[in-house]
Amino acid sequence: MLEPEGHEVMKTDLPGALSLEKPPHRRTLPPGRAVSSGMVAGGVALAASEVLAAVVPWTPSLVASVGQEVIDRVSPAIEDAAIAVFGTADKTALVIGVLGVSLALAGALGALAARRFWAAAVGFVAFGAVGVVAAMGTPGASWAGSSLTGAVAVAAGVAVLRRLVVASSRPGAPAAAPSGSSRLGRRRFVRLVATAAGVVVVAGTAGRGLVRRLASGSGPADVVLGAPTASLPLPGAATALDVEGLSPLFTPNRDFYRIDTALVVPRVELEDWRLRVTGMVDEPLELTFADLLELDQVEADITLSCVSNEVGGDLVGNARWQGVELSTLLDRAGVRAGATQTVGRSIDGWTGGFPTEAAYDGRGALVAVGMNGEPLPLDHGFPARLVVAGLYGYVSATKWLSEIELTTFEAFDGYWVPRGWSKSGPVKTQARIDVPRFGARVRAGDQPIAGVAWAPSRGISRVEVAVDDGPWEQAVLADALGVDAWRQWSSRWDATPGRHELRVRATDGDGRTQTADRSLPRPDGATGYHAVAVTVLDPV
Ligand SMILES: Nc1nc2c(c(=O)[nH]1)N[C@H]1C(S)=C(S)[C@@H](COP(=O)(O)O)O[C@H]1N2
Ligand SMILES: [Mo]
Repeated sequence: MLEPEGHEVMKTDLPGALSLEKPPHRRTLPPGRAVSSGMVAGGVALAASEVLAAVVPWTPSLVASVGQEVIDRVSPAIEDAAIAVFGTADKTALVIGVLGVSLALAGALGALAARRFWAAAVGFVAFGAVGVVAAMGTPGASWAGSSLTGAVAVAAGVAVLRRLVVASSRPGAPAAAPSGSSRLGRRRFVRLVATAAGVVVVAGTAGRGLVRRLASGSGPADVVLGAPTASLPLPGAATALDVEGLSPLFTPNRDFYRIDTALVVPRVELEDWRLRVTGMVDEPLELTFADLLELDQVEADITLSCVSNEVGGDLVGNARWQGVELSTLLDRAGVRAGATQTVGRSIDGWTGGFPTEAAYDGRGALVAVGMNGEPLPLDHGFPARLVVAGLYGYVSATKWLSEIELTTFEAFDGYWVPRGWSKSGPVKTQARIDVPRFGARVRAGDQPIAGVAWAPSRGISRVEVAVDDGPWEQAVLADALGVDAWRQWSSRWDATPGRHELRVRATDGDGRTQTADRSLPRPDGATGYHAVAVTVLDPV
């Protein structure tokens, strides 16, 4: 006959019993309950810190801080997958990863709590400490804010863990009430866990959303741009081609690719923002945003592309940038002889460096405050960023700009250089087929082939298309906005039923045709011809 639980309690009450053997009832919590208690407690801890971070502006998000730490530390190891990691969607994946690992660890602590509550509590404190240390590493973090968030998270987590473990423990367990009265029925436990999990998800999500919306700092809405006084290079009265599916001349801001290492967009109060010009200059400058806006503004159509863009990829966009010419700022500061490298530094510490010459050789090079007629969006570097035609973003296009430092190439390497990317990053001539799309099924007969080609700072002089092993045929070029911007092109094709491969190649303004050799983005940009395979349907 099975003994009722009450008898066991009686037995363990015998003197000496506890010290002599591990009584069976010390396996107090079923493992499933212990683990889920830990996970819920961990979830509550994270959600509490998210909500705090949302409501109190000077407290950081621990999840984001740990994620940022992962980005900053792990990125060199990820190497060729860098882009896969920093794409916008993959930032979400990273956050989910951080949450998953955190909850798994919290589950393990839950299992520990069933046996030694204090050890699990220490685990939670250690956990919080990791978050606090990560938060301290993020720009603008304060000890006070980081510690407060960590403390709140730990306190909330431990409190919930205690409640769940104690309430679930069988009588006689170390943390349990003396009788069976506080024992939680399976149903009630499940309900408690479900409720807590629901609260965690809602609070955490709301917290994260709030962090974004309430985050202290100015935004594009606080800025009114004046009219630019000049267009650089000469205004392009470009007429866009009318082909469905073709990239527009100007990529709308909301569609413009976003690449950066920032998990949370760095924000500043406009009044606090300063742009410094430092290093090898006669007279260091320090400008407020108002100072910057008072300088002559120009507008320039410049195609920006990412070194990680694959042939045919979409990490490229064209915009009409508005801002102050870089040379204007450098001249004011007075560049000293030998300052071969100009480094842009972001308020989050990111850096990119390029030849100082680029500010003076006639290409578009500016500190931009506007993008396609709007103040610079937060994602694209508000309140100001560098844009330099003909150089990949990783060496030139510093967003959330705080400092321009004049130095040498020997003295300094930008963020991506020690991570295996080339020190200099001139943009390689590329053409992309937008229409038809890869894998498209099109009707036989007259079909458009169209796309964009770019060789910023050199311009595009010719685009050719080939079908299968056929000859290269010249495409029609649309008007050029200017040498720094991409150029639309189109061609007609008498499509015959079956599978076909379409290829494209561009020739830049210097008469150099892009190379057919295929190479990967690392270390200085992908090469090769873009090709798309399409199926032409039999006429019915
Ligand atoms: N502060 C900061 N600026 C940055 C980066 C970054 O990680 N941090 N990434 C650079 C890279 S690699 C590219 S390709 C461009 C992309 O600019 P976009 O996001 O506006 O398209 O920003 C550049 N500027
Ligand atoms: Mo990039």
